[in-house]
Amino acid sequence: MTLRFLTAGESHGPELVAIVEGLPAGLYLSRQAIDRELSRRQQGYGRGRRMQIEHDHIRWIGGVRHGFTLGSPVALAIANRDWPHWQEVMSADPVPSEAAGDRRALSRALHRPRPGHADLSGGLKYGHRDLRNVLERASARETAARVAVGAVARQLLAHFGVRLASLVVELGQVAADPATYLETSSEAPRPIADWQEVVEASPVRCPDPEAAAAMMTAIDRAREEGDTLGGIFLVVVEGLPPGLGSYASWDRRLDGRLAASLMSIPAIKGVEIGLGFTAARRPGSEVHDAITYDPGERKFRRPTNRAGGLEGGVTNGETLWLRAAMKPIATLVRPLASVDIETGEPVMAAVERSDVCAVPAAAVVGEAQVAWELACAWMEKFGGDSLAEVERNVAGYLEAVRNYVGKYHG
Ligand code: EPS
Repeated sequence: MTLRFLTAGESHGPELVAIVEGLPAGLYLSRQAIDRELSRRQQGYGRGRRMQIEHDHIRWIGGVRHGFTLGSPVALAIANRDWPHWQEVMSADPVPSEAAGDRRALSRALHRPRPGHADLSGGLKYGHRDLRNVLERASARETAARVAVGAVARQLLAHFGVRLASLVVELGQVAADPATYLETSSEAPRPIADWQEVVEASPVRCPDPEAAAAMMTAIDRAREEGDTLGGIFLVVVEGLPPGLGSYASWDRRLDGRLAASLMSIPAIKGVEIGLGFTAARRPGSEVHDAITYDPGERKFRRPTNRAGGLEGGVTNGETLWLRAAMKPIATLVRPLASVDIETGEPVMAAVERSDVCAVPAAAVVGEAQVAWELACAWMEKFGGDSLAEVERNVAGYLEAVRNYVGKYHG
């Protein structure tokens, strides 16, 4: 195990916390950079009222001194500004009997599971009679903590020149013109710098302004109809060396880890790496990326990047690109049929305050999960208890990569 993290906290509890273990000592961690990521996650057209209440930022709890990691576990917290409204409902201590008696403290109990949510399966599994006990933790609120952890991972990667970005390529029935983010001739993502500014300024994180407008119209329509929308986002990573991950064992394959990491985001139902499912529909000659060598740069090159930057579960030095599909949010203002778990009677599912569409936010969470997985792979390959030690290991390896061709035969 190289790096690990754990989060805790309920959606309407006092705060979310995260502990990250295994970071090298001496890494500068900017609190502002973490807060910037949290703010990116909160944006996006289609979010509900909760995002107007929260202004997410972190408070350091441990592991950092004067801006630098100590090598001890790094712990942080994100307060829920909504907490004052939920202090009784979500009280950790038993509520005083008079408060319980006035039923206010218990009135938010949930008995009508929402299809598509964890409500029913979670209730059956843990034996909860109040499904709020499930929804509070299954809520995507928890992804705020993941984004904070991802922002830490990202700063480790950035130290070595690795850059991550994301964009929304489809939302509901609307698709962005692929030419706005993919090079047609090479089937590689366009450089991040070409589209990042437009995407960051877009309320739906879409590089195609026409499609972005249509996406927002679709969200408006869904809201009016009491419905929700899903979509597909793309995560792009530049500056990775070849050799992260391993082909040698199933659980060290980086493609598998990245897919699992993205699939762990609430509502993500599919992941594609590079061409993804399209590769299955083409002959091999139109799927694999030819290899060339640049003797001046002492670098292998690929005229195309359909593999998405990974071959055999190992990075190949090309830009990493992967897509994830998000299903529409399960809380419907016009709810589907459900069953009251108290009475067994058919009822309409519960309606909770929620978002109409959170695909732009999920893209930011996707970046965080990818950053985390890459930081793990980075530490696995380059190890080290201090940043200086990691730097030495990286430099030695990159030198060996540059000297690879002809080393033994030239
Ligand atoms: C969510 C429901 C909404 C979302 C929430 C996820 O929260 P609430 O029930 O408080 O209105 O806003 O997302 C966040 C709080 C967040 O930070 O992303 C759900 O049921 O999953």
